[in-house]
Parts: sequence; structure tokens; C-alpha cells
Amino acid sequence: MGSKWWKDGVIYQIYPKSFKDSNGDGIGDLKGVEEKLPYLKELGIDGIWLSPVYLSPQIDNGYDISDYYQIDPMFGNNQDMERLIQAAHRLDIKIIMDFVANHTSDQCEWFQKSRQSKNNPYSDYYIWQDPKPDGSAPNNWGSNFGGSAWTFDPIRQQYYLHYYAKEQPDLNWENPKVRQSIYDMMRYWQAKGVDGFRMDVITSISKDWGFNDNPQPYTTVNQQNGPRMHEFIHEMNKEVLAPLNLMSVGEAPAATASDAHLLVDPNREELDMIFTFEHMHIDRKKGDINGRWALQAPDFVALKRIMSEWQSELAEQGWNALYFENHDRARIISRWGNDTTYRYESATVFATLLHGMKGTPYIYQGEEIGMTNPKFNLDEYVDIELRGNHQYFVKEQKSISEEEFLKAVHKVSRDNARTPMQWDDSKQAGFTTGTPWLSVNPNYRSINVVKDRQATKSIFNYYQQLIHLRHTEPILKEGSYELLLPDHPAVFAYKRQDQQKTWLVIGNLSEEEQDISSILPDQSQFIIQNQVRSDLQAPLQPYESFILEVISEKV
Ligand code: TEU
Ligand code: CA
Repeated sequence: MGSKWWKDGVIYQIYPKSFKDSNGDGIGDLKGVEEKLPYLKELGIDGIWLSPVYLSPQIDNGYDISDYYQIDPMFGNNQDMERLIQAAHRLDIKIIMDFVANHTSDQCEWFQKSRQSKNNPYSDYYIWQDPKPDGSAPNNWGSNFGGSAWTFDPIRQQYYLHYYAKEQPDLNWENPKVRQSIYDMMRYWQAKGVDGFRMDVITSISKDWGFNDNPQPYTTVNQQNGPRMHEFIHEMNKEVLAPLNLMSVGEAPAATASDAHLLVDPNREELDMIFTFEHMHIDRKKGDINGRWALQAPDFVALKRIMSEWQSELAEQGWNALYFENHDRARIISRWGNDTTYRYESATVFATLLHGMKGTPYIYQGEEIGMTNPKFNLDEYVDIELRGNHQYFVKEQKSISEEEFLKAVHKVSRDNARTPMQWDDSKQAGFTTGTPWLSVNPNYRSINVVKDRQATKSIFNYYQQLIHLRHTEPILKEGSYELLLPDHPAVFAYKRQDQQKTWLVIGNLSEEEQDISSILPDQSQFIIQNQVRSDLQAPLQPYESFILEVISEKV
């Protein structure tokens, strides 16, 4: 039956727009994905999470859906999607679709009808409120993309709520018809063969209908874990996820290790896994008004603590979704590692630490060959979040300088991970024969799939080994987890253990040598390593990483 296939599987995220263009229009598409299935099979992955491919005006690259039942022509058509699902299944690869149901596009038929009047069948599909007596917005809530979360609609003469762009109105999950419409859409794609859903900001679906002001204007603190969230997710589980045996992974921006079980404890019948943001915020100044653009050096002690808390909290009940990169995150080696001198080493150290943990590892396209952030000029970036935040923080609020903002953009902006996949050293990196929608990273001649796979130090090859271990070593799935050296600022080390074996997973997150003799056993055997060690007891080299099996402990 294999209903929990993801427990010893690895999932690969595809951002279709940037993966592979099959017809030269500069935009990746479904045929391109199909063409690359053998590549993914060689890598060894078990499932693909496909970022949204539904019909969309592409204000937010498909996270603004206007028709859940249609594939956007830029990606192909519904038949192409069905063909892709079948082709993937023939290779024993599952397909997880993105499911964006906190909001739709403003071009969605539901919204177009909803705005017409207060008493038609779609009137209550969205969240409408009267203006304040002076005509201003109902409260001071902010949008993630900058400015107010409310936009006035001249037809209906009311404001509608949007946590993201004004072209992404939030759905009203209080309305049972909305929920049924969403479940219908899920059933439709399941019938086409889809194996699960990645649920976009699923923890935002329940709103606080008191509509009280936030302490600070235009902030987003009110958006997560609303009063009826668990009830709605549970209902969706009972109606769709469980009966149709669909895998679910929810995006949960505010989830912490201590409340994660409420979403993923199987007894609660909600979701299989969630993506936390906690560990990704270790380089963000807490409470700074500039939000994600207020950066500090990464705090690896915090990284270890947070990831370890998640390992322990979900050790018995629940399951972790493990990731460092996705389409909203920068390239991890550019952000927290070294993407020049130690590119191979830092790519593989992050991979080892992640894939050594208990949970389901997610690989984001290009991560498996160590792709890096580009350092574009501001006008070369197209992302709506970056543009909106630039307008709001730099231009209007003036709370951050242009220079500081650009520095942060080079580190963490979402477009960093959205540059086209670098397949080879031909023009446009083999991504397209035309002009790509977003520039290819200029380093594609030295960083690409062909080159990496021919190299002695191949990141792709290292990932293949890690995935193989996930498939063959029950200790990775079942073994206990214990953090070692919790206060060490640069060494991330932990122990996995089951009835048969003890493994140590060790990585140096710095460019300095690190002495770790206190935790090394007497005798051991390497399971995987990113460089050859002269002597087991030698200090860790820059970004050195390995997993070893303990044969005999020190006495
Ligand atoms: O992301 C939600 C989300 O929380 C981020 O956009 C976050 O707000 C931002 O990175 C600032 O920290 C999801 C999708 O993954 C993203 O691509 C969409 O833009 C967004 O939802 C709206 O659908
Ligand atoms: Ca195309």
C-alpha cells in the first residue's frame, strides 16, 4: 500500500517556471519537467512537489490562482499534466501539487462574482468589511508584500482583505461553501493521479473576525493560527485527505516545536508534516521593523537548538519536513555557507546535517548541484515581495537605506532561488533556447549539472548517496536523536541510534579547523564523508562533514 512512502523518501521541489523550458518561450513548462524525469530518477528522489501550475495572472508566480481546474497555458495544458503524472508514476515518483487556498487571484470567477453585490451566491466567498466612517480601511493590518492588507473595491463599496498582494484576496473559510469548493478541487486532482498537496500558508485560513488593530500599523502579526484553524484542517482531513490517502505538508510560518504536534500528531487527524520557518530566522534581527530585511550573522547555536527541539518534540508523534531551501528562500550556501572557496564543502555539510535527521528531506531544484545566489542589480529582480517591500520600507517608510536593503536582497530575496536551473554550459545554461523570464546566474559556465556530475567533487553524487542511505538505512527513519556539543558555535553534531547501530552526524559550519576529539569514538566506520580524513582524531577541516558508525566508544 505504501501509504507512508514519504517516511523513507526524499521529495524534490520544482519551481516549474525556472526548471526547463521545452518550447523556447523563456518559461519552464510541464513538458520540460517530463523531459527531466530520468534525471530526477537518477538522483533517486521519491516525489516531486510542483509549485503552482494552475491558471493564473502570475502576479505572484502562480500563487494567485484564477482557475483551480485549468493548467496555465504557459506551462502546457491539462493533458500535459496528466501525462506528467503518468510518466512520473511509471518511474515510481509521486506528484505533490501546490495547493493555494488561503487566497485566490482577483481574476478568479468567485471573486469577480463576490464583488458584484452583498447578496449573491459568492458574496461571502471573501472577507469584506465596510470602511471606517472616514472612508479608511477597517483596521491597520499589513500585507506581506508591503502596505495595507485591505483594498477598497469601487463596485461593492467595501474593503476586501488580502494578506498578500491586492490581486490575492483571502478566501472566507468560515463559509462552508468555500470549504466544499476547495475539497472538490482536491478531489478533482486526486482523480487525475495526484498523490498529495503542499498547502500554502494553511495556518492563515482562519481569521480573527474581531478585526482589532495590530500594535504596529501594517504588520502581519495577526495572520497565523486563527481561532478555527485546527477545526478547518481537521474537517479537510476527514473529508478529503484521509479517505483519498493524500499526503499533506502544510506551510506553517509561525509554528514552533512546542505547538507543532497540534498540526501533525496523527491522532489529531490534521496534516502529515509542516514546514516551519523557525530555523530559517536565525539570521534575522528579532522585532526589527524591517522584518526579513533586517539581517545579522547566522546564529548556529540557535539553529542547532531549534532543529533539535523539532527532532525531540516530534520524535514519537508526528513527523518533520526538513528543508533549507525553497522558492521563497535563498541558496543556503550563499546565505550561511561559503559559495566560492568552499562551495562543494558547504553544500555537502548542509546536506549531511539535514539528511541525517529524522523526517522527510526536501531538496529544492539546483540545491543538488550547489547553485548560488546571483548578485543582480535591484532592477533585475522581478519578485513582487521584493518590489513591494522596497517601495514600502525604502521609499515610503525610509526605515532602511537603499544600500542596506540591496545587501539583504543579495542574501535572502526570494528571486535568489528562482533563477533558471543550470543544466549545462550552453547559452542560457541549457534552460531555454529563448530569453529566460528571469536572468540566468552568470556563473552557469562553472556551475551546472553536466559539470558537477563530471567533477570528482560532485554535489549531485553526494546527494545520490544521501538519498540511497535514506532508502536503505532504517536508523535514519526510526533512530533516536541526540544533540552533542549544544553550545559549540560552529560544530553541528548529533547522534542517531537504533537497536543495531549508533551513528554520529557531524559538520563544521565554519572556515576554521575545529577540535571535536571529545565526541569521537575509538573505532568507527565512515558511512559518508565530504573529504578524506587523514586521521580520525584530526580536527575538522573547514566545512568538513561526515556520518560515521560507532564501532567502539572511547573508554
Ligand atoms: O509563502 C508564504 C510566506 O509566508 C512567505 O511569502 C513569507 O510571507 C515571505 O517569504 C516573507 O517572509 C507562500 C508561498 O510560498 C509564496 O511563494 C507566496 O508568495 C505566498 O505564500 C502567497 O501565496
Ligand atoms: Ca515554455
